[in-house]
Amino acid sequence: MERTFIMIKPDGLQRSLVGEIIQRLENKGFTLVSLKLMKVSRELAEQHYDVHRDKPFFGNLVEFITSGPVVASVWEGEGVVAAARKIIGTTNPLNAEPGTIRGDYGISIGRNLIHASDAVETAQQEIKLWFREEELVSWEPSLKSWIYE
Ligand code: IDP
Ligand code: MG
Repeated sequence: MERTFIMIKPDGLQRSLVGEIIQRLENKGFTLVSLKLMKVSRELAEQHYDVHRDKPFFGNLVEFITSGPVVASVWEGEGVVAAARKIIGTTNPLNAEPGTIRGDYGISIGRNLIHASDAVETAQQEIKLWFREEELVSWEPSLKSWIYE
């Protein structure tokens, strides 16, 4: 089973959208494997966004992610990496499709509410960066046979 890393950014918490965002992923049928509220250190933020280190928005991005609490989570399911990106919508919320999280709740690219891993390999790296092995809980949802054929 595939796993992905999802983080609700400080704007998602300030906008009281934590429940709504988690609800959408649960409704789809994906399984929550870990969940924690945390204040992100500068070191972790810089490591997480390392690929964007040379971009002009890097400073603001790190500043923003470390500004308030985030909700970090790991989700499991068939094709969850790509599917979660679809549920979330494109990076710029103004262009994101209605029905997606960013499309329904966001306007600015720097306030797009949520992060999701962009590939299976990135997901593995991000899960390792944000969670200790013992924080990941494997469990069998009893609804599984009603979600998967
Ligand atoms: P993603 O979150 O959809 O994967 P990335 O391109 O990986 O998008 O960018 C990481 C984050 O950096 C975005 O979610 C957004 O918050 C911020 N970002 C990306 N591009 C810009 C920009 O052009 N201006 C300001 N912030 C940006
Ligand atoms: Mg990205």
